[in-house]
Amino acid sequence: MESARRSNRRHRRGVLPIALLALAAAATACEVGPVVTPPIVAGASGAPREVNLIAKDYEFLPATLDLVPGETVLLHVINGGLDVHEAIIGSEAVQDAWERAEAAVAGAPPGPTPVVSVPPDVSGLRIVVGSGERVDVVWTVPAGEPGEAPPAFIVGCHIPGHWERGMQVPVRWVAS
Ligand SMILES: [Cu+2]
Repeated sequence: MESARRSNRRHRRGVLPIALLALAAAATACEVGPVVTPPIVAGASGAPREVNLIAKDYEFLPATLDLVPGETVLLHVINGGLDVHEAIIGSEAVQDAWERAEAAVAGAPPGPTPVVSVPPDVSGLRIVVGSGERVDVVWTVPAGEPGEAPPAFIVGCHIPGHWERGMQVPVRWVAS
């Protein structure tokens, strides 16, 4: 009986420090708080800011593309889907132009992807990425008129049917 009590005490002694450690760990976690997005430091031509854009079947991640007007970015466009995707970055007029141009070749017979183009003033930035591939592009974001942000930009995929299925996210203009 006596020996059982002693061993029980010994057991408790072992548990207490672990409980204290757990409490200390929990307190530390509380101090850190939730993870917040770090402030953006605008990229420069000599030191582009790295930006990841992930295409899936059929959405883009993240849900908004944060850009600083006039900065230079190194865009990594990653296609994690099974289908080929593209990221077209530009205004509504740019999106409309590509949607029309690509719809015109929808259902083309099997073979090489048909060449599609739009007038230069509505061409925007187009990055086509095959399944499982990554394409890196250095791009200087439009600065807009002095004192005002550039017009609303969208990232869209216009491979027929993809835009409707959700492959469109807005650009959010942010301050550096
Ligand atoms: Cu797509």
